[in-house]
Amino acid sequence: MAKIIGENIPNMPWEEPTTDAPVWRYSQNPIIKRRPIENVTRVFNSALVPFNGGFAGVFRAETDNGIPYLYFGKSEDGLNFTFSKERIVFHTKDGGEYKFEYAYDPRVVKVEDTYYVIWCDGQYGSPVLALGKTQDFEHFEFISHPFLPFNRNGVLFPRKINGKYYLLSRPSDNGHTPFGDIYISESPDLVYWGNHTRLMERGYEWWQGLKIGAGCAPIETDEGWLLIYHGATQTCNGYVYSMGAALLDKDDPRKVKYRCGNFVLTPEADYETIGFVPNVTFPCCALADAATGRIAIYYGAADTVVGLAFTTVDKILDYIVKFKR
Ligand code: BMA
Repeated sequence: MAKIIGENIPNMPWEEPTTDAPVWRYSQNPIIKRRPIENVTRVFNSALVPFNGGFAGVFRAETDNGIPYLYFGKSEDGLNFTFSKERIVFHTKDGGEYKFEYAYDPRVVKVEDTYYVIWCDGQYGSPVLALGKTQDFEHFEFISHPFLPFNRNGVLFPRKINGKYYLLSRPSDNGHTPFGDIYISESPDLVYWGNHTRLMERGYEWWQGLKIGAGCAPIETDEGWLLIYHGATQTCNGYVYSMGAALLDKDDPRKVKYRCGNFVLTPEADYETIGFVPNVTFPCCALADAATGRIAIYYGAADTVVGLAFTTVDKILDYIVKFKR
C-alpha cells in the first residue's frame, strides 16, 4: 500500500469507479460548463487548492474579446464554484499593476504558508512563464519570469527538496509548438533558476510522440513524486492531448523511476472530443487525500469546460509500474 504524504482533505470530491480504468471520469462531468462568468465564453485548464476549509483557485477564462485572463474562484465542495467578476490583478513590489498581454494555464501550489501561482504569460508577443504569489487569494503579487521566452507548462513542486525549489517546464515556440520535452530546474529563492536538465522526452508511443508537458503539481508519496502530465500527438485533424503518469525519485526528482507507456486517460467523452479545440484532456491540478489515498484530477476538456477524474495512489502507481516503458 502506497501512502500520500500531505494533508487530509475529507471534503474533496469523490466517486467510486465503475470500470477497471486507472483513472475514471466523474459521472456529472463537466463540472464547469460554458459561460460560467459574465463576459467569459469558456473556463478550462485551471487549478485549485484546499483553502479555509473549502477550496480556492485560479481559473483560465477566455473573455469575450478572445483573450485569456486569470480569474479567482472558490468552492465549498470542489464541484460548484463562485467566480470573481473581474480578472485577478497582480501587483509588483512597488505597488504598481503588473502588465501582461494574456495569461493562461495557471497552476497553484502551496509551499509552506504561501500559495504560488504559475502561468503562461504574454510579454512582447511571446509566451513566457510568470510566477506570482498570494496568502489570501485577495492580494496577488508578481514575483518574476523564471525563464526567457518561449516556455509553457510551468509546474512547481509543493515543497523544497534538499533546500531547493524545483520547477518543471516545457521550452516551446511562439505558436502551437510541434515539439516539446519536460525540463527540470532548481532555485534557492524562486528568482534565480539553474541546473536545467531534461527530465523526460516525448515518447515513442503515439499519444505522447509529439510533445509532453507537466500537468498537475507533483504529488508526494512514500514511493516518490507522482507526476500527472499531458502528452500530445498529431493527427490529420490536429493535435490530441491525453494524460500520462510517471513516478520520480523522492530525494532526487531528476530521476524518473517509472514512466507509463499507456495513457491514463484520453479524449473519449463528448465534452472532451467536441468543443473549441476537440480532443483535449489537459490536467492542471490534483487534490490528494493522505488519509484515504484518493486523488481528484481537474482537467480542461476540449479547451471549453472543466472535467474531473479520479484515481487512488495504489491504482495509479500499480498501473504505471505494470505498463512501464
Ligand atoms: C496547448 C496550450 C493549452 C491548450 C492546448 C490545446 O498548446 O495552449 O492551453 O489546452 O494547447 O489547445
